[in-house]
Amino acid sequence: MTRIFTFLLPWFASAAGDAKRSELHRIPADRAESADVAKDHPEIVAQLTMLALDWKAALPPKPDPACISAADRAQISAPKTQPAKKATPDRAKAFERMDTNKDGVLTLDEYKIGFKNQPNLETRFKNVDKNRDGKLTREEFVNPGGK
Ligand SMILES: [Ca+2]
Ligand SMILES: [Ca+2]
Repeated sequence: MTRIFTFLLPWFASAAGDAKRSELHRIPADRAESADVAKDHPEIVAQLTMLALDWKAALPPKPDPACISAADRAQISAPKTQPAKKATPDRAKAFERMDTNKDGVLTLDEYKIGFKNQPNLETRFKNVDKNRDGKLTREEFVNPGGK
């Protein structure tokens, strides 16, 4: 008789595999996989566990990008790139709005009015004003972290 088995290895049981919790089903005699015969065939369980763990160890740590659809790739990479890209245009827009006399720099007054007199604005202004000339250039304002 052909010996065809299905074998379920509980991947999450332990990294080394847990043969006691593995299930073994003999398909020709039991197509519904109702009887777990793992206990009757420990040598098959051991062999298949080893093969399965070898296979698992051979898997790449990360999925090959070529195997992922473009839409999924975009979704996977989106959380990393989005916040940084989003922050800059917003601050650039805020700069335009706050630079009321359109001379390309923000004075402390423009800064205070732009932020509607929130607390600690003078301190924040000084922190952003990297070269301490009392004005914020677009560069200083948009990239407050500096280079
Ligand atoms: Ca200005
Ligand atoms: Ca400055």
